[in-house]
Amino acid sequence: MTKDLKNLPSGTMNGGRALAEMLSLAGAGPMFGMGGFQLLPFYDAVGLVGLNHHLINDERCGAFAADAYARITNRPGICDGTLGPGATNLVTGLIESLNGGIPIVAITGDTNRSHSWKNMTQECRQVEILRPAVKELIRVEMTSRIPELVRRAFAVATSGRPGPVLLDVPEDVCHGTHDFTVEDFVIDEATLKAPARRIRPDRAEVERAAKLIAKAKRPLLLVGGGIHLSEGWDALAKFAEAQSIPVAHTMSGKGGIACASPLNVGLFGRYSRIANDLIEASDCLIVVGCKLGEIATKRFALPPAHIPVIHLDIVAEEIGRCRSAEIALWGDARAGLEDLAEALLDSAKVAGGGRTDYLAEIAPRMKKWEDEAAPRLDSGDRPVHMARLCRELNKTLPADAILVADGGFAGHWTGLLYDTKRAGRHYVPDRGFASIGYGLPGGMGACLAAPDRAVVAISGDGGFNMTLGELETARRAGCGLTVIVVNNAASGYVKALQHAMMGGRYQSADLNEMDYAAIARTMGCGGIHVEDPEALSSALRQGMEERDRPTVVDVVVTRDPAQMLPAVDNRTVQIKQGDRVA
Ligand SMILES: Cc1ncc(C[n+]2csc(CCOP(=O)(O)OP(=O)(O)O)c2C)c(N)n1
Ligand SMILES: [Mg+2]
Repeated sequence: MTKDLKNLPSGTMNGGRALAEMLSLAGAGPMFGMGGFQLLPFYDAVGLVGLNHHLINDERCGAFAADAYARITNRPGICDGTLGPGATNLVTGLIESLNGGIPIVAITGDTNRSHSWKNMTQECRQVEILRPAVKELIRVEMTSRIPELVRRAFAVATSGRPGPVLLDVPEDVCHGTHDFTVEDFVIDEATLKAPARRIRPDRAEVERAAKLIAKAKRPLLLVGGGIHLSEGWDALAKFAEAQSIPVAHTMSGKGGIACASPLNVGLFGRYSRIANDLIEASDCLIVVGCKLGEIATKRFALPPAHIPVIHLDIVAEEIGRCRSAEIALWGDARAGLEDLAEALLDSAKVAGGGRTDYLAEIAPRMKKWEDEAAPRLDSGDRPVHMARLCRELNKTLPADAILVADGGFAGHWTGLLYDTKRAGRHYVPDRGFASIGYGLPGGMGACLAAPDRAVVAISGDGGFNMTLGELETARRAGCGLTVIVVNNAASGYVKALQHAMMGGRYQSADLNEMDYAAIARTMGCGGIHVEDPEALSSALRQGMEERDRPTVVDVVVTRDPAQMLPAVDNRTVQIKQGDRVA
C-alpha cells in the first residue's frame, strides 16, 4: 500500500467513478469492452481518470485481447461487457483465461435491482452463466464496497494459479453515489502482477526429488505454461544446464527456455519432433507448471506408466490428476526449480558428467529430424506449404517478436515448427480453450502490451472470419499488427479429419475462396496476398514495418486435405474410429 494518500481521490462520487479510480490506482493497461446503459458512469469516468479503453466489436474479442495482454505482461487484462448479451459474449474468452491460468479482471453491468426479474430488457441469469467461466465471480451489492471488491478481484486474479475474476455490477450500484474517504483508495501492489506471492514446495519432498534426479540417467523436463506465469525462465535454464537435463515443452510452455537452446528438444504430446521418443526412453520426468492434459499426453498415452514423475505445480490438486506422481512438489515453478537446483548443488558436477552421452544424443537426433523435415520446411510448393511458412517466420521474425497463434492449423503447425530465439512468452497460442478466432484480437492485445515489438498473429481463414470485425478495432487502436491468414478455403482441421476418418465425405467443411488482403485494404489496413513462397519474407517484413495500422498477409496454402496435418503424411496414417490423429 505505497500510494501517497494526499494524491488520492475522495468525496462523493458514483460507483462507476470509484471503479475507474481503483483501476487507475491498479495501473490498469489497455481495457477492452462495449458499453451499455448500466456501466455508463464507468465509461464516463474512464476518460476523466485517464484510462486507456478500446471499444471492441465483440465482447469475446475483448476478453481475448485482455488475455493476450495479460500473457505478455503477467498483469491482469481488463475487459467489460454490458448487461445480458454483452456479459454472455464474454464466456468463451473468460474460459480461455480460466483454463490457461491467466489473470483477468472483467466487469459486467447487471440490471437495476429495483426492477430485476420483471422482464427487464436484456436480462438473463448472467451470474449463473458466467460463474463457472471464472475463477471467482464477485457480485458488487454496495457502491461503498467497490474499492474493497476491486482489491479482492486483483488479489484473486494474481494469486495461486492466476485466473479471471468477474465483477458483476448492478446498474444502481454503478450509478449510485457514496461519500468515499481517501483511505478507501488503496491497493496492495503485490497483487497487481502474477504471481502475487510465491509458495515453495515442501523441503522434504524437494530432497526426495533431488535424490531421484541425481541417480537418473535420462531425466527430462516437461514444461507447460506455468513457467511463464511464474517467470521461471532463468531458474529453468540454470537448473537444466547445471544438471544436464533436456527440456521439452507444451505449446503454452514454448519459450520456457529458448527454442534455440541446445537443451531444448521441442514440443511433446500430440505433435513432437524428438521429445516423445525421449519421454519413452526417460527414467525420470520432471513436470513443471503443466497439467498433463489430453494434448500434452497424446490422449493420456504418454508418459509410460513405469517412468517416475516428479510434478511441480502451483495447484496441489492438479498433481496426480491425469498421471500419478512419485513426488509432488506443490509450489511456484520458479521457487521449486531454484530449490531443486540448490538441493542438487553438490551432485551437479557428477550428474552433468554422467549425462554426457545422453546430451550428446540430442543434436544428432534433432539434425535427423530436421533432415527429414527439410523437404517440407524448404518446400517451393504453390500453394504455399505450411512448413515453409513456419520456416519463413523463423527466419524473418526478430528475437523479441511475439507470435500469437489461433486454433486450427495456425496453432498446430507453428506449435511444432516455430522456434523462439529467446526465453520468455514470445509465442502465444490460445490453448486454454483452443477456440478459433483468438488470433486477431489476441494479436491486438499483445500489440498494445508491447507496442515497440513486432507482433505477428497467425489465424486460419475460419478463425479470421469469426472475428474479422476486430480489424476495425485494431486499426482504430493504431496497432502495427501483422495478421497472417492461413487461407485454405476450409475449416481445414475438420476437413482433414473427414478425409482421414470418414472416407473423404466432406460435410460443412468448405469456405469460399476469399481475398483477405483485399478485404483488409478496403477496411483501411495494409493487405498483401501471397501465393509464391518466395514472397513470404518480404510480405512479413512489410507488415512488421507498418507501425500504425494492421497489415493482413493472406497466404494461400494447400487445399488438399491429405496434406494438411503437420505430423505425418496422413495418407498412410492408421486411424481408428473415435481416435484423433496427430
Ligand atoms: C469456436 C470453435 N469452434 C469450432 C472449433 C473446432 N475446430 C478446430 S480447428 C477448426 C477449423 C477452423 O478452420 P480455420 O480457422 O480455417 O483453420 P484451419 O484448420 O483451416 O487451418 C475447427 C472448426 C474450435 N476450435 N473453436
Ligand atoms: Mg481454414
